[in-house]
Amino acid sequence: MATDARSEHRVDPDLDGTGLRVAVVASRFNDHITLRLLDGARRGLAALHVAEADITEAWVPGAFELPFAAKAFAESGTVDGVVCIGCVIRGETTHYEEVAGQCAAGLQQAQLATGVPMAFGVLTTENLEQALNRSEEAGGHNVGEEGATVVVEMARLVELLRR
Ligand code: INI
Repeated sequence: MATDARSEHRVDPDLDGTGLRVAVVASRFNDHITLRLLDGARRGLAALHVAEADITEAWVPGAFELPFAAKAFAESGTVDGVVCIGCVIRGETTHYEEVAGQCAAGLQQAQLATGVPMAFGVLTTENLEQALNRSEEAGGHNVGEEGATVVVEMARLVELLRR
C-alpha cells in the first residue's frame, strides 16, 4: 500500500517558534492565490507562537524575484528564516518552466549560500483548480501554512547544530 511520508514522520508536536524572526515574502503575480497562501503562512506562524512583532512581510512582482528578496533578507542578518510565497500556473504562461524552475533553483541556492532556511511555499500547478485546492482556508491544505512550519522546523535545527 502506498504510504504518505508526512503521516509516518510527523512534525514534532512540541515545535515552537517563540523568539524566531521570520520574513514572509509574497509574489503579487496571481495574488488571488498568493493572498490565500499568505493567510496560511500567517496562520501557521501564529500557531507556532511566532510573535507578530517578529514577522516581516514583503511583496515582490513575481516568483522569479523571490530568490533575490529572500537572499537579501537572509544577508541582512535580521531573520532566522524566510517563507517564500508564489504561484505559477502552467496554463497561464508560456515560460512556466523558466519561472518555476528558476524560482526553485534560486531559493535552494540562496538558502545553501546563506545558511538561512527558506521554505518553498510556491505553487506550481497545471491549472487554477489545483492552485485553489492547495491554498485552502484554516483546516485545509495550504502550502503557505506548510511553509511556516518548514521554516520554524529548519530554523530550530540550525540553532541546534550551531550550539
Ligand atoms: N510570475 C509568477 O509568480 N507566476 C506566474 O505564473 C508567472 N507567469 O505566468 O509568467 C510569473 N511571471 C512573472 C515573473 O515571475 C517575473 O516577475 C517577471 O518575469 C519579471 O522579472
